[in-house]
Amino acid sequence: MFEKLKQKLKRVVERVSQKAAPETPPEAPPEAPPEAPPEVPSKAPPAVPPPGKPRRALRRVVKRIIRRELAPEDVEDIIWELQVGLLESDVAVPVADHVIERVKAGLTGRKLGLREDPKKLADEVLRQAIQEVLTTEQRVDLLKVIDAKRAQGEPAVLVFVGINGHGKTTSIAKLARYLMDRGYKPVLAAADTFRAAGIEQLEIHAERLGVEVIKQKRGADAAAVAYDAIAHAKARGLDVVLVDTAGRMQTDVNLMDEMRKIVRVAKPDLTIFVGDALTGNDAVEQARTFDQAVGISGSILCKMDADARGGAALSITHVTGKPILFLGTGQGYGDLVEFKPEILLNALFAD
Ligand SMILES: Nc1nc2c(ncn2[C@@H]2O[C@H](COP(=O)(O)OP(=O)(O)OP(=O)(O)O)[C@@H](O)[C@H]2O)c(=O)[nH]1
Ligand SMILES: [Mg+2]
Repeated sequence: MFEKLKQKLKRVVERVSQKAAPETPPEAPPEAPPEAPPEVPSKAPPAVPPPGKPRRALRRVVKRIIRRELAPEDVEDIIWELQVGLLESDVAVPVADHVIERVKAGLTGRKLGLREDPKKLADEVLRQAIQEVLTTEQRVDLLKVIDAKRAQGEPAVLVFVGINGHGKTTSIAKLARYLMDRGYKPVLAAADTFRAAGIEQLEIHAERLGVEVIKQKRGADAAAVAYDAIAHAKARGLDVVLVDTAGRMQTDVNLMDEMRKIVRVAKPDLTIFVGDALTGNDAVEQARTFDQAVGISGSILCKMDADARGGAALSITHVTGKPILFLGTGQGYGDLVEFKPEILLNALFAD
């Protein structure tokens, strides 16, 4: 997962190590010439050297070796490298700025003891900064949402939105499998009535997974399909309705209106934005636009298996203020990973 960003962060850590390396001690100061020849040459030397200049100088040198401080200009160099690395990895500007501020504050003036590993310090500071941008106040516990609805005798309704071809239908199929594996009963709603193969594609998944799909004809009212599926789930005591919708560009006014109607009618418990990690910062901007249009609860980021840059994964939470729920890591039904910041952090800081 995102090898490129990992390499860039590694380089930053190396730079911190270089900058924080202990200085070589300066030449030992010449001993002050004895003021007078020793009175009695045969006398044994004193066990403790006499107090005076040489001892003080030595103490200063030792202090400099064991307490190397990162000066602002050292940190500037490191920060520059970090900034370039983040932006080249397609990390959104406000997210890069936040990480940089945190790293700057964490490194400037930091004193390192001889036994302290500068690499460890750099790892810690970077990790902490990245953890912050991956964490939101808003949390979503999918299974808790479903359980709460089940307790009221109602199905949980999940509507999936996003751009064409970014992974909505595949993610719905994966999620159906995930829920079935945990004892929940999902039903799929084929509310992508816009694209020719939209309904058929969902039906193929449903058949493979052994799950029901509620559909109408192509061109039918997508909101009505969602409504039917919810009614079906209520009648049959099913736990979750997964509503597939047509892919749409955020600039397509009619399709964005259609999506608003689906959300109005279905009143989803969760509206999930499905983004393609490969599109980098575009996925982040799209998530923001969809959030403004219908209010998303969180995101699923697909194609993480093919994303070497990592910008979208790092940015989407901080920019939207909504958590990542799952990562898509391949085309198989099992390729869905529950998101935790540690997954990204461990991938980024693994040796
Ligand atoms: N490698 C990889 N491919 C994925 C992943 N998720 C989806 N895909 C592939 O991406 C392509 C598009 O996925 P769909 O699920 O059809 O996307 P969609 O958002 O439903 O597309 P529209 O219905 O056109 O809006 C398919 O070939 C999927 O197999 C993933 O996590 N990794
Ligand atoms: Mg689809």
